[in-house]
Amino acid sequence: MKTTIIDTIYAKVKTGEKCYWVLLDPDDYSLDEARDVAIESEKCGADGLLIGGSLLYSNHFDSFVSTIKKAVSIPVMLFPGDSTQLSRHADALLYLSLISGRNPTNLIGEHVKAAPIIRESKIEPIATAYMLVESGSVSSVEFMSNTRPLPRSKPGIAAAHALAAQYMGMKLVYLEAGSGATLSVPAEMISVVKKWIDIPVIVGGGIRDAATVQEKLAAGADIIVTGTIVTKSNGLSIMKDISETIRKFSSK
Ligand code: 1GP
Repeated sequence: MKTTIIDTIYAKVKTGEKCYWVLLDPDDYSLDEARDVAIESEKCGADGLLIGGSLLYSNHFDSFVSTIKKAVSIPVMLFPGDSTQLSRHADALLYLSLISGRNPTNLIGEHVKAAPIIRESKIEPIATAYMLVESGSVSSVEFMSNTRPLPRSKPGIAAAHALAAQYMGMKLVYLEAGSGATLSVPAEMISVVKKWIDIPVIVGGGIRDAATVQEKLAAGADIIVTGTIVTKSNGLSIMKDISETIRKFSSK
């Protein structure tokens, strides 16, 4: 039987191994750039790539995923802003429910639209509780979804949401500050969420250096996501540092 992406993630997390995923937004790159950035991300030590965005302006989504899939050997996972961001070329799809909000479109509406396409394309759906956390400014997710983020000073509220997601059978929890966030997800919130649940915790948004990664790992993050830094002039060097920090932490 084929090993699924979620099996691989669970196996790693069980042994204390941490993961590093890099997010590529199709609006930020041409196809040639996307191929190069994906290859560089893998070389820097990324374990997986996420593809998607809150709002898509470009019309090359499918070829974007296909180009990246052909260029790398690490898993390529969709991170869709809505049900139009699907491609059979991906290995898996984070089937995101924005559980921090109360907008039915992001809780079930887009999922219903996507389900027949997922069935047809045979992409592996991974039910993921997507939790938006206050981060000092209005994020694209907050604006586009018309939902309120979780208050950053209330880790108990976040933990109750995460536990509800686990009880509902979701496979992963994603604590999201939003791409380019001023403030990343607070360590205390990660720590309390982690105490309450058994499923892996992804942390992303506003992570720009290895020291911040170290703090999130120490708090209990299992998977770190960065997006924006790869577009910066010294981005690849920071990504190498982040990857190194994650490897060192995993082998402790
Ligand atoms: C956004 O968590 C990701 O969904 C990545 O955020 O672009 O701030 O790294 P950054």
